[in-house]
Amino acid sequence: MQRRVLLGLAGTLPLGCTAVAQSSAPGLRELARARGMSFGTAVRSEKLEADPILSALVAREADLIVPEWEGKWDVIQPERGRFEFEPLRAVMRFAQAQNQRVRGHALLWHEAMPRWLAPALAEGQSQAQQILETHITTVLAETRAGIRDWDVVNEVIAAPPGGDNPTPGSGDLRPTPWLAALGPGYVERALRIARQADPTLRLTINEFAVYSDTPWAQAKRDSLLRVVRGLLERNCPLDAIGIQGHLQMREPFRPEPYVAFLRALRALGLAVLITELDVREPDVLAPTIEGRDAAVAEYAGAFLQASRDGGVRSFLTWGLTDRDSWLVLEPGVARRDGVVTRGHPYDAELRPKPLRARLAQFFSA
Ligand code: 9MR
Repeated sequence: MQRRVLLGLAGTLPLGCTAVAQSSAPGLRELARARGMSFGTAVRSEKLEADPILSALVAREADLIVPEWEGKWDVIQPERGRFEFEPLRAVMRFAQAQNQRVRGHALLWHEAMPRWLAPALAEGQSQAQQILETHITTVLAETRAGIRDWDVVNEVIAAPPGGDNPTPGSGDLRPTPWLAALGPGYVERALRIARQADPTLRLTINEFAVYSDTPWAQAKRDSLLRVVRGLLERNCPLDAIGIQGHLQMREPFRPEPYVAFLRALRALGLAVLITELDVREPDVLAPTIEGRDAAVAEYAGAFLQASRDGGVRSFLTWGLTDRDSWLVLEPGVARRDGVVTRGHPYDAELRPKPLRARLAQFFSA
């Protein structure tokens, strides 16, 4: 199937993309697998369906895919008790046809909540508990055959003061409608429900902004470790930590504190994976595209290397291309100067960039 897609499209691929798709050089999935690692990316089902060039690239490059929105509450349970699985099934069908694995994302998050959810949670603890349980058990019954790893909870750690998005005064857990409704035991509750619903599923806690060499990233690493240690002390089921890896080049990076953190997680018996790698360029850009791309590849390369030194074997980017990325589309994240940020392996025209070459080199070493 993968071969047929690629051959069928070869004549229509743009320059650069054609080179990669037609070349007999191995894709990232093949390179990574040969070294006992995995490479993957986030996808959106409607983009895969609408864009055969993109879907050929995803088929060639990724061993793992994660739905960018199809697994979130606002898609899956738009109204209370009405479950909508078709978008997620589309991703699962694509993966099956390409012999790819799918990660699930996310069973509990404070964003992408359907409008009914926060008011319903606020109505009382027992109702909130029931809503959480129904959602997780219904979703896991649906995905059991095709998804063996889910982000059970996403972004639950409070942002310490001084970061981009401070939420002071809330302890280790971010103040959310979930915390308000269920109290600090809600993370454990979600993990236990998931374990019971699908006993061999890999249960992952996914977190962002824990990589840089800043006091507030260190404070967040410490919070996450405290939360994880507390869970494990109470024998709460937990298998893996997802480090999102939305890198920001304006932040200093030094491998030592980050690697120490990964090793501390590994010492607790947990797997660690990079789940959402992409790169935000600094406010002041290098004067040429070549200079910018080289800087992105270098910054990401240091992060990749440190992650591997810390025991990471699975690496997913949050999309393959700069086109349609949240880095470009999301107000407050998109650059104020209007420049399209070049933080993905392929540019907006699906041409491979130095970051793609850096990934290939990384997976070959
Ligand atoms: O990239 C995603 C964007 O398209 C969605 O609008 C948004 C809300 O559902 O979520 C974005 O993905 C986020 C991911 O789910 C969790 N980590 C941060 C990602 C970027 O915001």
